[in-house]
Amino acid sequence: MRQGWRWFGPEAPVTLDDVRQTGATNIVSSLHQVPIGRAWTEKEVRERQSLIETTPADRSSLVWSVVESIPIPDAVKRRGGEAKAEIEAWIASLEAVAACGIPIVCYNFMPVVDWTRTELDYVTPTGATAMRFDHERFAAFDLFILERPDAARDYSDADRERARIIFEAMSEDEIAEITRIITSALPGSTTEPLTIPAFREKLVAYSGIDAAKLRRHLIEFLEAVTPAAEARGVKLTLHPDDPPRSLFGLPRIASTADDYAALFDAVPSKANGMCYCTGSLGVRADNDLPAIARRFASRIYFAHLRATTREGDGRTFHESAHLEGDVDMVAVLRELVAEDRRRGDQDTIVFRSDHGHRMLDDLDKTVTPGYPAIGRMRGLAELRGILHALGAPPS
Ligand code: DNO
Repeated sequence: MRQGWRWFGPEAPVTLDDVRQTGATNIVSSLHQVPIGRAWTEKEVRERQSLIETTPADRSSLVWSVVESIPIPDAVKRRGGEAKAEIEAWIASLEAVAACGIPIVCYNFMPVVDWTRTELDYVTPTGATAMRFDHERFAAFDLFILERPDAARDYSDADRERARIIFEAMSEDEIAEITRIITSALPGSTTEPLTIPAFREKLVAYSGIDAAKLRRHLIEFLEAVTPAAEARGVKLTLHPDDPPRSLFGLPRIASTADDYAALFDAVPSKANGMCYCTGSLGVRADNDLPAIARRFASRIYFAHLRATTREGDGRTFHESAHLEGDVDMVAVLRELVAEDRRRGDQDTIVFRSDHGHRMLDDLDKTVTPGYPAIGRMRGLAELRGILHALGAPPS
């Protein structure tokens, strides 16, 4: 397996020289500065690639092997009027990436909001902080801040009552804070930051789009883009929904093994692959992570490895240290290593230690939420340890 590291570009607090010290060798990055929907040019991709791959004297080299992500605009997910032009722009970005020899592209198909949390700095018993999704706080936002029409239908009486109590106890600052966390698009998101009115408008634009329709739109998208990817030797990897269930009454269709099976059956091209994310899929107790890895092994080109702990009835969760929480990481890595061995030296899986606790010096620094250096490096070191013990030291 190849050790990846998500790098947010030249302005990010974690530099490429920092990445070298973690032992990671493969960079996962995107042109975050390009507005969603605008086609990337080969020149832009090459400039970024040269920043990553020009190695200072006596330093170890890095290679940009995964683009995470080329964002898919909402018009494509809704199949709105601009969908065709947006898909053409997406293919143009893909071609620019392919021309630079970057072999893996990650994307997702979550409507309106990408990954979602309600707290960024939940204090864990070690004193490090973690990200958390609190179902009742989320319901308080949905029902009483966003005031989504029909939201009440999605919650039980008991949920609504607890959400009301939570909302009534919130200060103005807390309301502003949860609004910012949910609407401002967390780092790496492929959706636009929203104001509350814009959020409401986006939701209205999705009325009438249920899971079956959204799945059809994703299949149409894949039918349009996989020939270009396959012809250029690029693998596309669909990131799971995070969390893997409907939010804001919107459909989500990359949450379970059956969701992925439907997509692979409909579009069998080998370019149609999976970003196997244990942190996202693992939130559902009915997702058997090693079984999913085994079932789709040959389609897993990229992996995000982290753990979550479900709280209470399981709808609330927080991000645990990488080897803790609800995932059997050793069992997962056994499956991924077995697949790597089947592949030989060709196209081994790129993984990154996904997210990490904010700890030690990072508690006093400006960090990219979810992506501090030290917590991620702790995770990477632990994962590397497992790989060594399995007799498969990563490259
Ligand atoms: C969050 C990430 C997401 C992910 C995209 C993939 O930490 O996993 O931003 O990159 O959803 O397209």
